This record gives sequence, structure tokens and C-alpha cells, in this order.
Amino acid sequence: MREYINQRNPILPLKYHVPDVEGHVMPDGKLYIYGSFDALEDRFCSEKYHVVSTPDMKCWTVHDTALSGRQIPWFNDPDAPKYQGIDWLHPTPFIQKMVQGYAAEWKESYEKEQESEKLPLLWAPDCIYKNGKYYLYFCMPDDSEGVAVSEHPEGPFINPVQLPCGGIDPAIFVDDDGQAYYYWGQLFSHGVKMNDDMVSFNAENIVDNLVTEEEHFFHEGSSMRKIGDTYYYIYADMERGKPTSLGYSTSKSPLGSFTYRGIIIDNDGCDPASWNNHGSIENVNGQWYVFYHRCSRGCQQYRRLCIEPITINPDGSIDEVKMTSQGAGEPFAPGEKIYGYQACGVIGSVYIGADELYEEKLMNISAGDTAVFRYVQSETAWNKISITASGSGKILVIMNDQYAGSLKIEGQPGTVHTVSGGIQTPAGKYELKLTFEESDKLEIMEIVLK
Ligand code: FUB
Repeated sequence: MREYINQRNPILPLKYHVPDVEGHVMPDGKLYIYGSFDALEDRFCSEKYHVVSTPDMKCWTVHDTALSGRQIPWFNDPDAPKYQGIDWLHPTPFIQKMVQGYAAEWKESYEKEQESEKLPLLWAPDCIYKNGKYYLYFCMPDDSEGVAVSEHPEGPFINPVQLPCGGIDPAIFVDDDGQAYYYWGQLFSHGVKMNDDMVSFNAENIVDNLVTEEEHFFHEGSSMRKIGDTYYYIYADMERGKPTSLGYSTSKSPLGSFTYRGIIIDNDGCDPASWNNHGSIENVNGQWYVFYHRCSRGCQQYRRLCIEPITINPDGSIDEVKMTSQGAGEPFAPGEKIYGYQACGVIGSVYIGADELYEEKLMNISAGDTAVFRYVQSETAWNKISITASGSGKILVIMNDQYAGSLKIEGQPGTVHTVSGGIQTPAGKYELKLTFEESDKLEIMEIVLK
């Protein structure tokens, strides 16, 4: 178990890559995050989960392993029941048509899934409390889904049971009357009433296509919440061409019909390779938040838990929010250190990558690239910027799309030094952009604005 204090994005220390994040306030009043655990260079997830918890959105605990893929008895067992998810090797004409329309990355990502089939990887989970126990629902690369149980929200979870369905991305929801519902699916969504034991359901009761790609832009990553008398189905949304958005559809009934309502957040631009999103919404101490992930290191993996506050409007709609660096915390104050890895957006080839000394930094910078930080705030005028960097280059400082100044860095690759310069911007809250006009192996570790 490890504890950390932070409110800004990314929330967890850089060695923890927790994507596919379901946030649930459990009966002890703490928020628990259930997600996958990215730890492999070339594919999503790993063979284990770590649950993350916080009592106050500031102090975070990364708990010990909650479940291991090695615990799952049916994985790689040729005699275990197989339930059809999507048959990628024999796609229907409908799937073929959709695949042809998608980007090359999509195919690449699913080819890796085929290769992953032999590893007992644990993909996106969800968890719920009922009748004194915590039920963790999970899926694996062979399209099997299961549930394990614990007396504690953080696990360890034991006694895994296979569920009679195939696919990925389980979600669990318990309605006000105590009836639980299970949701899952990729490209095609499904839902079913759970039996009272929480570890079984009658497959004859499965309802297909609760939300569809054509009408609701559904891709994968089901998540269900209820606000008032309205059911919110949240999922990875394809409206913008790749599943980087979290979209939502609403209904007055847990199994539909659902009406498409829009996008809550889009993580496109968190990294040049940004490809998917998967998250949830949850009310924590009276404030609604969206929990989502961003990838890093110039690849689809190394995804990180990020959080933004959101507003549920009186008509039930949710305004789309931008990715920020401040996350669940405050804007950066004058004199406060902003790490390069806290960039919430990148344009061009620049990405957040690994470094031994500074852990992570902005690297792979080419002339014309930009890094974005939201937000900085001061009650007095801004007049100075200091940047800790290696390599050399020229940086334009842009505050709310207005030029504020520039800085020349003249150093050697691998040698870190700090350079300061003047900027001119009135007091206030700003989006800070650094545009790299010139770059010769320029890498950015820290920024301080005053
Ligand atoms: O983390 C592996 C897969 O990537 C999940 O199952 C999908 O939702 C996507 O986030």
C-alpha cells in the first residue's frame, strides 16, 4: 500500500498507469477507483489490478494487488465455456464495413488484442457493494467475463466465477430498489438483470443494443449511474472518429431505451497517439467529477488516471469539459512549479516521456509543436517565466491565445539548466501555451510563472 497527496492531473505518481477508471463512493464514504493497470510496453493492461482510494480527493492510496489474472481458472482452459464476443476472425458484413471505415490504429490495436489472447491479462473492471460484500467484475483478452468477491472495497478479491457472456468492459449498477444490472460490450452493448447472488444471470434475459454505434456513437467502456430518476449510460464515444471521447445517453429505465445526449470529455490531443478513453462519473462530497484516462510516451499505452469537475445542468445535460492540468485542484499560482508532465494537451510530435532524473518531461519536441497547461491564475500581472530544460530552442509564451513573451534556451542535450525571461500579461486566469518555435533536442522539465 502506498499513499500520495495530489489533486492535479495526472493524479497518481508516474509509475502507476491506471486507465479504464470507474469511481465509486463506497459505504465507508471513501472514493474507490477500479481500473486496469497498464504495465506493458506494447499492449494494454497487465495481469493485475490495484484499487486506488481517497477520503478527500487529495490523499490517494494505491492498494496492494486486488486480483491477479493467474487466479482465473477458466483462462486458457480448453474445456471452459466460450461465449461469443465479437468474432474478429470471421467478422459479419456489418463489422467489416465499420472496420474499413476506421483508422489504421484501430486495426493495429485489435491485432494486438488477438496476440494477447494467451496472456492472463485483466482488462477494464467495475465493482459494486451489495449485502455486505464487494463484487469485482472483470474481462480478459479471450472475451471471457467474470466476477470475484471480497469483504473489502480494495480487495483482495477471491473465488472468481465466469459469467455466461462474451465480450469486454463490464459495468455494474444497483438500482434504488436493490435490483442489480450488468452491462458490457464492444461495438455492441448488452445489459441484463443480475440474480440476487450477484454472480449469475439468466442469459435468456440479455437485452442487446441498448446503445448502438449508429445512433449513440457507442464503442465500448460501458458505465452506468442514476441521477434523480434518470439513468446515465456513459461509454467511449466514436462521434469524432475514434473512441477518445466519453459520451452519454439517458433513459428513464435501466435497460433503455436510451437517447444520445453528447460528449462529456475528449482526450484527443493528450498525446500524438491518443486513441481511446474509458471512464465514469461520480458525485464525491456534493461535486460531480468525470474520471477518465490519458495515454503518454507517444503510444496508446501508459494511460493515466485523470479527473475533472463537471456540472449536471437542471435539464440533466452535462457540459463538455476540457482536459486540464489542475484536475480536481486549483489553478497554478504565481511561483508554483509546473512540471512538463502536467501538460494537458500537446500539438505536434511532442509527448510526455520518461527521464531518469525528472521522471517524466516534455520530449520529442519539433519546431512548431505546442504544449498546453490549464490553468494558471494570479491576482497581479504576470511578468516572468523560468523554464528548466535541456537542449536548445526558442519558446513562445502564449496566454489565452495572446503572445506574452519568448525565451531562448541555449544548452546541450542531457544538460539541464534554468532560463528566465520577461512576459507581459494582466492579472487573471489563463490557459498557458508554450509554442516551440525552434528545437534542437529541446526537452522541458519545469516551468515557473510569476
Ligand atoms: O484497457 C483495455 C481496453 O482499452 C479496455 O477494455 C477498453 O475499454 C479500452 O480502454
